[in-house]
Amino acid sequence: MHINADRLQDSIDQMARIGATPGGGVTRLALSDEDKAGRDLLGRWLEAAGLRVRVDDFGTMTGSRAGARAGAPVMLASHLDSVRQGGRFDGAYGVLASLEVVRTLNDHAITTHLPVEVVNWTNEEGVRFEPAMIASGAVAGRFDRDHVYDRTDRDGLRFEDELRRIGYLGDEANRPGPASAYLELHIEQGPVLEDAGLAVGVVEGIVGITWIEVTCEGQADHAGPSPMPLRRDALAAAARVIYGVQSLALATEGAVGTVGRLALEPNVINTIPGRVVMSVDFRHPRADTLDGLVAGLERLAADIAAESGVELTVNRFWTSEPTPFDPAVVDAVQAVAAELGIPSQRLWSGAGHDAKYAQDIWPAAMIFVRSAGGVSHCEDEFSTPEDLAAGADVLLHATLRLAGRVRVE
Ligand code: HGY
Ligand code: MN
Ligand code: MN
Repeated sequence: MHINADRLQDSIDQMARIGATPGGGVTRLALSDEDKAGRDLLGRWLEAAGLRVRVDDFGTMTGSRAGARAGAPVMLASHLDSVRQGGRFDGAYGVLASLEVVRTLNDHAITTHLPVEVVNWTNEEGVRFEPAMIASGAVAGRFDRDHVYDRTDRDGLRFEDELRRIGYLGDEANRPGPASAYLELHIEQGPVLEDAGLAVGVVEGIVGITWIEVTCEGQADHAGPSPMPLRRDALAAAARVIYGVQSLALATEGAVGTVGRLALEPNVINTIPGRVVMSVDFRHPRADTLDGLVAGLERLAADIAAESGVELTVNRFWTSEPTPFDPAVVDAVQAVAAELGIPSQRLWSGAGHDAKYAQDIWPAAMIFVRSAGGVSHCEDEFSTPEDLAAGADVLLHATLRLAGRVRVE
């Protein structure tokens, strides 16, 4: 039994028209009009597939398919929100492949012993409302609701107000869970599977991630009369931080470091920048090494401040610990790939996913499919229809294995 690859590709292409960008990607930021449109479309599809749809107090959508008996469902999940000018597969592929699994079960009139649920998590990317995975983190008990509701975007708009504005402020009673098993199918977003010549990866866990905001407070001043030795140039200090982040990561085996967001004031040609605010994203498989990278950044900031007279603050505001997935669920995914004759390998995820917080409270695992060129979070993101179908077939049969299939005599 296979999923319907053409139907899956068509669903991905239809969803990609929402928030489409000129370069073939999508911008569907959490709680934006584009996110609302994507949610509305998914809701129609879930209902058309016979699922009972509910929305929780963070806007997370859950479609439920009854099993032969009551019990904690097998949860198939991912996210529809994207980064800015992102790809059409990150998140959406997992949600729509989960829907395709249900559509395939319907096509074959299959009843599972346990219920099956399809979940679209709110704000996985954490681009508009930092940090990432805030809805799944709240369900896992890491963030309280008021903290989430008070998060604001760059325009000062509040999470709760935007959730209400798009009509997806639901009820706490509708939160996803519990799950007998949680599966998330996702593109790899890195080069490992392509280098190995494999379509499918069995994900053993997610590396540790920490997000930091560095603020450089100098002195805005005239670009002409101000002698160089007297300046407190916030951007010159920030440039040393950016180079330092890269040096720290390059010097630490297995680490990555990124400055992805930067704002400077007043940002005009003939004024020395007075203020810079930037993000730092460090990742590593070990928590203690991650802490070491942050300590290195703090030492560097102190040195820059002492030499430049610019004040630097380092605010580590989010950490997602390294998270190994449930060995039994990981084994089930690997066994299913083998039974399907799909060669696979085990790997860890360098990208964060809601599966991290799912694993904190339920037995979870992920399935990856190959990313062409290993790129993601850009309009060039691509996976072939064949690879997308292979991943969805593994999800289908892992669901049948974990939820159990009622045999009709
Ligand atoms: O940041 C991440 O790794 C994920 O895409 N939110
Ligand atoms: Mn994702
Ligand atoms: Mn992403």
